[in-house]
Amino acid sequence: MKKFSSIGDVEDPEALVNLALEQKFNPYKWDQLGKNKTLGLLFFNPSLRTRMSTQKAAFNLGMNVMVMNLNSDGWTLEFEDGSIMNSTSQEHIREAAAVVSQYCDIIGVRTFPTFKSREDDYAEKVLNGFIEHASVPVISLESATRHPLQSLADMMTIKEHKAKKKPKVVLSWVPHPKALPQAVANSFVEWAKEAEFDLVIANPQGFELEASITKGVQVVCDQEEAFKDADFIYAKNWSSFDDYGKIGENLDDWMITPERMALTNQGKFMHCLPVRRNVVVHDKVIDSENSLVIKQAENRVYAAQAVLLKMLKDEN
Ligand code: SN0
Repeated sequence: MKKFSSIGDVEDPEALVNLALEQKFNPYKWDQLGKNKTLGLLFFNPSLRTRMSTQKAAFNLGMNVMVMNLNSDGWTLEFEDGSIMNSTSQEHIREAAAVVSQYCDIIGVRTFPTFKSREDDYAEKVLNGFIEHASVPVISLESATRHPLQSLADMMTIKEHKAKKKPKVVLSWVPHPKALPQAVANSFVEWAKEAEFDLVIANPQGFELEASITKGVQVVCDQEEAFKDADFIYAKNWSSFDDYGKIGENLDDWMITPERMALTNQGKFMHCLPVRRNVVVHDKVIDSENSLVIKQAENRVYAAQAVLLKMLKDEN
């Protein structure tokens, strides 16, 4: 695997989920494979789970890790070809990616959307800049439009907890005070489609995700209707795609409450974290026995480990 930026880079997603679950049951099987290999993690944005779980995955494989907060500690990067760099940007992605490739055998990049231009965000200028100009494999640690490591961990978690072959899985939009990326939701839909769940997306009008991603998936604007008989509720806020970056107003009743969960088939609650308690989800739901959020976070280690393993072995 030369890059892991979306499900499109994965030849057999189900096999990758199974490989990740195998890592969970036997985490040190490959602890010599990464000897003298270095993983470089480059962060343009904050991270807790991704930063720690990906390092832990690398340690389980015997790798060394270097972590760099590019926004605060690095030079300001330029991504446009041909630009005259007489203003704020100090180093071109062409050199930066090539240089990091001298030190690292695999590079991970975290970059959020800027919300300045939908076109630029969906063109994935930062992540694709690294993919294009690095000479080593690149992993998305969440990019402007996708978060595939999160989705891989989520697919593991659903597989572990589902009671039927084709569970009803609802991706529900939830309120949030800030403009958040569509990345987690986009990836979740792509992976859930592949897993052939009974997938329903619930979002307020005006918060539809990009049409090519949700193609073939039932989208409803009535959260209560969607929750009926659901086995899994995956809560996530995203800002508007159509009115790009706009946040929802007067939509507080989309919060996940015990009353809403009571409509489900004893549904499990999922969220990628970090989560704003009592805005996104009521304390009673996230603290209930049906909450899988910590298990999802645990699985992030093995999701990253499966991807690193494939890259170290140079497998597809
Ligand atoms: C990010 C997002 O994509 O929604 C990362 C999730 C893995 N979440 C946030 O930025 C939350 C920030 C906040 O203010 O609550």
